[in-house]
Amino acid sequence: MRQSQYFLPSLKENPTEAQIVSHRFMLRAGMIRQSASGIYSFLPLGLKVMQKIADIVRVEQNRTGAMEVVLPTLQPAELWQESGRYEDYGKEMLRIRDRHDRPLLYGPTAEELITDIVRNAVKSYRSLPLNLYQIHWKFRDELRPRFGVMRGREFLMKDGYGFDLTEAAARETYHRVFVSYLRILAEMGLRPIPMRAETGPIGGNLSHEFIILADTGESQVYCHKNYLSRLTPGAVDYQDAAAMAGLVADWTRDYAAADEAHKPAECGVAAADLIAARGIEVGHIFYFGTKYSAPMKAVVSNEQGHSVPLHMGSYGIGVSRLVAGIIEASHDENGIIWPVTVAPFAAHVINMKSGDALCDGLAGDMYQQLSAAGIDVLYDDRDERAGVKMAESDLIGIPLRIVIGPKSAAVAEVEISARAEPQKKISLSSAASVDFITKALATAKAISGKICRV
Ligand code: P5A
Repeated sequence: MRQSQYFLPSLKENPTEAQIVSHRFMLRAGMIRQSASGIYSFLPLGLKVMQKIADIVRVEQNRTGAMEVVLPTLQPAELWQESGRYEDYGKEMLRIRDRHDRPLLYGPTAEELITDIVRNAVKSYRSLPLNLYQIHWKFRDELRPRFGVMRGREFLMKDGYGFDLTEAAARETYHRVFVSYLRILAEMGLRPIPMRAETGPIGGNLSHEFIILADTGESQVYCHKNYLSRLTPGAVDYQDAAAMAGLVADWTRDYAAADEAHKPAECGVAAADLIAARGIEVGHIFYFGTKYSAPMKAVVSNEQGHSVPLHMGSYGIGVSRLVAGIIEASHDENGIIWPVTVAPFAAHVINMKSGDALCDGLAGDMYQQLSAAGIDVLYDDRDERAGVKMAESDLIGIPLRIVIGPKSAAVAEVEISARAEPQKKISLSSAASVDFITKALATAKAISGKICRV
């Protein structure tokens, strides 16, 4: 993509409304624009990152055997009256009436809607287990929307819903999703810490939040320092229930709790081993048994032919929140440092002197060759000062940078550096650099998920 043609409305000044680094950089890098409090448009650069995140979620969910659906954003109020949550949800729920004066709501979550589908379609235990998820917009009329897409009112969530015959089977599903969340978040370069949590309006009594540590996090969290050095699970067999249970046991052995669930007297961790920090909740999973299936009569016949309510859990990841969360975890004072797996482009070719025949020739050639090698390249071909180009490149944080200036062009070489380590540079001929960059990106992808940031 040529930057001269790309819609990247960057800002030079720090927007005054942005209190945290991710909000500031997302606005400045032209990733998002606010349209109303807590409601944002995603522009091309922001959308690319969000789609990469969604794809990582999708691939790993499909591996667990979950299936993707899309449910409507508008839901009929009757379903929520059936479960008893219509009144309970309070002012966070956006209530709407259609032209026939029928009450609708913009879904803040979808336990009722999916339960309705499953109760009508599934009659026998033979159709279980079933795990359905979507990656779709939610609306919560938050009291204090803030920090950009971190706490929005409209936001993109991956919400999954598990249906099982028994509590034991539902726990197996819970374990499988638990492990998949560790792998999904590690793939994005994050170090997730599963923490015991309160269940709030979703319900049930078994729940974990997946927290990443960041100074700007909204939650106060407590965990054993062991979590800072854990390696996320490598290749896993999701069908191996014992292995999944073992991994969950391993990951919950050490103490970790979000503020509301933290009981200092019971935590039993020596002060020197306990970390008290700020964290961002990027995922939250729940097992709530028959909380929805019983009142909504979502039943199946079991092996004995008896009608029994389904055992359910729900599983959420904040997809739009993660865009900001990753920035909080990975940046420097000049801008974002995207992990390769979620970066909007893999390489940034910068022509330091557009209009100079040699520079234009070599930079254009690099752009062509890298694109032909299947690398997603942003090519800064704009008629801008070199300093402006470099500052913007730092801001938008593409992992690899290929700089072409008059000096390097004169000897037919390009200068390659990584956004994460700008002081290390190597010069290569343009032919050798395509091979080098392809290998560097492949290596970075291969180790993501194993090397995590704190
Ligand atoms: C689980 C899936 C649920 O809604 N029902 C369906 C369950 N859980 S949750 O914890 O309330 O939300 C899941 C994740 O969504 C993100 N999130 C938000 N992101 C941006 N802005 C918000 N206002 C917001 N609220 C929730 C979080 O990452 C949360 O873990």
